[in-house]
Amino acid sequence: GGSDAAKRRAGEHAADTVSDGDVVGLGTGSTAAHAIRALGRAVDAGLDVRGVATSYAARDLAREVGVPLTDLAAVERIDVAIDGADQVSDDLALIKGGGAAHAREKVVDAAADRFVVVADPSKETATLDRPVPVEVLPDARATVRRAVRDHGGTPTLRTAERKDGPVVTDNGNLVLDCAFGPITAPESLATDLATVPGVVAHGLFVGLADAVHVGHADGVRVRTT
Ligand code: DER
Repeated sequence: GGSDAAKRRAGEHAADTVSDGDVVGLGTGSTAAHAIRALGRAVDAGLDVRGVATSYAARDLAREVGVPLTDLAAVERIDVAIDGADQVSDDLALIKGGGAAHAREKVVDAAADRFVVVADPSKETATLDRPVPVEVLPDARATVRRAVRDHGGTPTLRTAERKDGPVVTDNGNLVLDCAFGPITAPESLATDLATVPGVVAHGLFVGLADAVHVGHADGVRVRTT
């Protein structure tokens, strides 16, 4: 991915928009991690926030840097969610799931009053065209694979780096990375994928992001729909 300085600028800029007393959705990935670290420093300086983590990784980092944690069932609302993305299109449709955390990310990001994406310029594209991560029930992987092919996709079971066999998500499921080429109608593909039996979550986030903070060498550009 892009430069860490750009990711850090984006993450810190988004963390700056958090207000005292906010409940904050804590996203997953290296860019959202910068926002979590910035929130840890803000808590040290007296900011009162509670975080709702989207993964073991986000939870462990929040604990490490001192962001108090709560969970979705314990709060009335999420004021703002800050999360990364693998791709951001011109109209702020996203592909997420590079970290295989997109099932919980989507729950938290969609529940938030304000969903802020943090990214470096390498994530920006006119049209989404990366593979779409699809979290599937393990026993459904063959039937989902066939359904993805029927929708013109090429599914690949995501294998782990330091574990033999497939990646297993925080929810105990598997991930198919589904290549569709340029996705000109993300909304309809999202609906197609969501209705396949055995699909737990897919990585198309359409109409959810309220803003994206893009870090650059000399600052942050905020894009809204
Ligand atoms: O898994 C996700 O959706 C993450 O947000 C991730 O894909 C973005 O990761 P990065 O900020 O490390 O590029």
